[in-house]
Amino acid sequence: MEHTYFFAVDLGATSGRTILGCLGDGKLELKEVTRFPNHIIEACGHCYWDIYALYREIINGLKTIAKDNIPIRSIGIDTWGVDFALIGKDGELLRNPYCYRDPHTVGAPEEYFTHIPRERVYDITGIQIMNFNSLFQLSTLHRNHCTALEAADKILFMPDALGYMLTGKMVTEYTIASTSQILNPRTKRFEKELLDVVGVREEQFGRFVFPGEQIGVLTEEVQKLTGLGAVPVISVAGHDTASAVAAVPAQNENFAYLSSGTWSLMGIEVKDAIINKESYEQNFTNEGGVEGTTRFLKNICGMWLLERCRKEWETTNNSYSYTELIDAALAAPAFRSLINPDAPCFQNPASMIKAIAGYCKQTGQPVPETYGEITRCIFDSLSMRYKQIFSVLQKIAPFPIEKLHIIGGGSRNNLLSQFTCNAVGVPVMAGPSEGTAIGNIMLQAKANGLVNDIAAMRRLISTSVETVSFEPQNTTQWEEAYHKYLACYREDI
Ligand code: LFR
Repeated sequence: MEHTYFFAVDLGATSGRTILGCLGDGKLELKEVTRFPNHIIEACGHCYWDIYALYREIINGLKTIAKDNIPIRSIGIDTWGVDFALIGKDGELLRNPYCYRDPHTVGAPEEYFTHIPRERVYDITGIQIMNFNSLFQLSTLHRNHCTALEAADKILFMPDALGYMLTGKMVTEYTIASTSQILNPRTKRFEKELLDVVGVREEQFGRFVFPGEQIGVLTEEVQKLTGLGAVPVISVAGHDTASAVAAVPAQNENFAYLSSGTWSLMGIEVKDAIINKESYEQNFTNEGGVEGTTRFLKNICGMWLLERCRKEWETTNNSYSYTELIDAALAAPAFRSLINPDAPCFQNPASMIKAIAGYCKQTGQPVPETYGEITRCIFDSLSMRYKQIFSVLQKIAPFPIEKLHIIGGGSRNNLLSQFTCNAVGVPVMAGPSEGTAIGNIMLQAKANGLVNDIAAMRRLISTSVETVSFEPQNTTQWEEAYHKYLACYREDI
């Protein structure tokens, strides 16, 4: 079989990468082309993303490929969810996009519910209520008479905005749009009732597309900048989590997944959205997946906790590698201090180390002091939170969950995978760590007619990537610790 090359741009909230995928002989091989940080820029009282810096990084990646004369068939972009760029009538970006961690949306859902009740918003969208969802970002901007929103002709979600910068064509891709809390998963259309409240019209979004459609080809400007020709840009599953879930190397359908990066997204794949009293009360989400599937899942604060602590340690000249942190966590005492990773105090604190200390003090637990103790506290607590959410999934899932697949950067952490396995009590398979990029590339391969469907994609992925399997150990000890976790579990700190 001839080798075919694809270029994936995979942008996370803390770092981004460009990756070359090579498909041939029934196998997929990946090569990281570039990796770069994605910074939250705090300025003038707000938190922004630097979309121009991200664009430049994409150009740099493409330039490298052009220099090496690699004939890429297409390009796909995936990013984190909910955030968007505003585009003026003249096609210009009106300002850098706000970052979803900007505290300006705190309290926004409650204000929105004075127009349309909470239950109705959930019933229409099936999306978990989180203050940073695009709907609440838009309502905040609308309420504050944001000049950029008032002047905006178009609203483009992050992957679509970058796709626009590369091709000059504006689309709204389904999976990323599903994170907005404006889309109805039954009709797969934006809901006018929800948009009216924020003064936005459906025509303000780009042409609606599903994963696999072509957005356009590189503009002449980008061709000149990179040295490439008119390469097509494919609309993949623009939401990183949707791309990651598409790459789960599952052999059958009875699995749950944990996409582990800055966030931990735990859920199942189902055909139709699950919107009922229980899903509402548990605040579970129904995001759009590939081939008409629904990602029924819950956001859990993931590696964000440790990423933030690492940054703080760095400022005091103590930089620890992940290996050092994992070794120190293993050596630290187990279950000494347990936190709820999703407590509001961890969303965007000035100091994560102090936020963890504050939670422990308020719940009468010893304060973790050393980097090993802090890392242990994070790993133990994440595993407990995973168990909590996994139990809800087991109750709601329309099938028996036989296995948990951990994908994403966090799947490289064998200690956390074993802890997670002990906590949830079912076998765990960890890998691929580059799930998002793999999903991105395989969707391009599908768009180019090289694989037929998601089942074939997953089969090919499972023969191409390395995975590590875990069996539950010491489950009684973990059950006991879970009671301690529940006793210290708080949602109001
Ligand atoms: C993960 C992710 C989550 C989304 C969060 C914010 O990278 O895309 O799925 O809820 O980021 O956009």
